[in-house]
Amino acid sequence: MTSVARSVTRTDYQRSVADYWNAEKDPVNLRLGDVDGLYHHHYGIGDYDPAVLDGRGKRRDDAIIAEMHRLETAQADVLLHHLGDPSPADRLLDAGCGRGGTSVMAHRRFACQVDGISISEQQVEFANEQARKHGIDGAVRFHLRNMLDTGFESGDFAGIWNNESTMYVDLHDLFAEHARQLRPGGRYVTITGCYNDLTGGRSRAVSQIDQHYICNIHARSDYFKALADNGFVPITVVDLTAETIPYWELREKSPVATGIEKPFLTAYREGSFHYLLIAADRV
Ligand code: GPP
Ligand code: MG
Repeated sequence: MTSVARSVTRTDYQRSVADYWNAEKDPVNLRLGDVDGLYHHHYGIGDYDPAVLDGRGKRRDDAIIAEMHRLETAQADVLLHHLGDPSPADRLLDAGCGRGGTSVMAHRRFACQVDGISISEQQVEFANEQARKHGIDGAVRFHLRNMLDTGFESGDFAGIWNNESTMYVDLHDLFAEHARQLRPGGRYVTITGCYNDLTGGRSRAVSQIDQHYICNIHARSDYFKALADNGFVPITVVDLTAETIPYWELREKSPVATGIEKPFLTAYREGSFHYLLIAADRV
């Protein structure tokens, strides 16, 4: 398995990231996905229903998990909303697709072809199996590919997104590849965690998040520089920080907490870190 992943990874760093995701089977992702077959690798937004904390035992656990899943699905809905209005004949690219939840939602919403890519063979296999289970494998396909060098034809895509996957790559390299693949006028959307230029470099909490996921969180300013340098013009920027804090508060009380909840809450509350949506057009 790892040997196949090695064919799309270029560096030791990328191989360590692929190894991490090939081995990942955390209930915080699998139990939530089991709720309705949408497996996400991103966080949630919106207020939670405090009543989910009232029950006891398994009922309480199940209610919290379903509520966390609802907030994660709400996050993907917001991302897709900013992709505009692709037609069923269009193709969309999910760069860093994880287990494929956002791609499945995109197909349901726009009825178009979706390609998802990951450097983790396990994630690609899992996501393709889900597409088969949902009966949409003719339109939603997952591939073992590197988002910095996808091999797709130039200008093939009407829309591309990264749902919390940009912190694994150099943004200039990433947006150069996205600019190549998007047709002129194509839309790019990302939801990401970025550190705050105003508070200086990475705070301790941001460094703890980097260490936990083996990623390199970028500064807020890096996104806008790299987008502008590659022919992207931002159309919408939404600070989702206040909206994601309830998710982390619920997650901290949940039976599937992983230990990374405190650094996220600290970083968001102290203002060293933002949860940001950026939508940009490729000119
Ligand atoms: C993982 O989601 C997301 C990342 C590794 C990107 C880091 C995101 C930032 C905003 C910095 P996941 O659903 O696999 O994580 P977990 O297992 O903690 O739920
Ligand atoms: Mg998760």
